[in-house]
Amino acid sequence: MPSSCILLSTTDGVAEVTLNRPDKLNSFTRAMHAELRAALASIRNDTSVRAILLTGAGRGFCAGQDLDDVINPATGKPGTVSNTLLEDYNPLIRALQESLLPVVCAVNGVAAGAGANIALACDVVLAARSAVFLQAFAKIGLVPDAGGSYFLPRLVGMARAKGLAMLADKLPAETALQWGLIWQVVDDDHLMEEARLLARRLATQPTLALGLIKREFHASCGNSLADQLALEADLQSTAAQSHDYHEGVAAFLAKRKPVFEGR
Ligand code: LHQ
Repeated sequence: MPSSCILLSTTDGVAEVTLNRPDKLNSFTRAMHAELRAALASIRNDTSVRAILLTGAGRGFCAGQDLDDVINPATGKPGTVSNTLLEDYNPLIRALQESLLPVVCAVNGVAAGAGANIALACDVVLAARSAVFLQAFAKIGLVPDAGGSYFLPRLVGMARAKGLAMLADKLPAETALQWGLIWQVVDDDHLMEEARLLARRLATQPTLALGLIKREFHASCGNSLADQLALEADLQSTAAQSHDYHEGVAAFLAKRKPVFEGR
């Protein structure tokens, strides 16, 4: 793909998407959002892709919104924020959550502002031991966006969510792991190797079921037990019609490894 802010490559069923503005810690301009949207659209159209891996180039993962890009050249002051939230960040967060593919995030360095919350919108988050998570918004007089106010209380509870958002201190990767914000911490030198192994492993799993697992869990927090049980029955009926369910059972009974095709 001929773009500079976003790199995209596909290997072994994994689409690796790299935020690529390392000089600015991969902070988002509107142009970068447009490139990322195009990359995600091309992944959606590529039936060979069965997992997505998101990471950042250089020493940071993503510093959120590029604060130079918010300045209105006519006034020299920050312009309105609603356009980029409604047209860029909100669709991005929904695309990550609603993707039928598992999305792995390799947080290779600082994840700040919307950058932290983009990571939290992914399904399995690995972080380099040196990485930090920073709800930077209050430092510049803003409130969490890009799903932060949704994900944080659900992942770490209200007390920690409020502390993170109001104090806007850097949260080291190890603490993020202890608090249940992320899946795994990996030594810096091994982050990409581990993240690629994990994404490749996910790409060999029953993709349709993994997509339905996302739907089950995303609905869970807003549902009553009765509604969730009904949803489970519904999604299980769909999963049970898949090739991979039949293959999984056949492989188990034959005492062999299943070969899932993602359908
Ligand atoms: C940056 C940025 C950046 C531009 C580092 N922008 N250049 C949505 C909608 C609309 C409006 C507003 O916001 C949002 C959502 C948001 O994301 S709001 C939150 C925006 N992000 C921040 O407030 C974080 C700002 N960055 C930082 O606090 C620090 O850079 C962190 C803590 C991330 C990293 O600190 P350091 O490791 O010390 O790196 P650095 O500050 O030296 O940054 C390296 C370069 O990257 C530097 O450029 P330079 O040309 O001086 O080398 C920074 O200016 C640039 N950079 N973040 N968000």
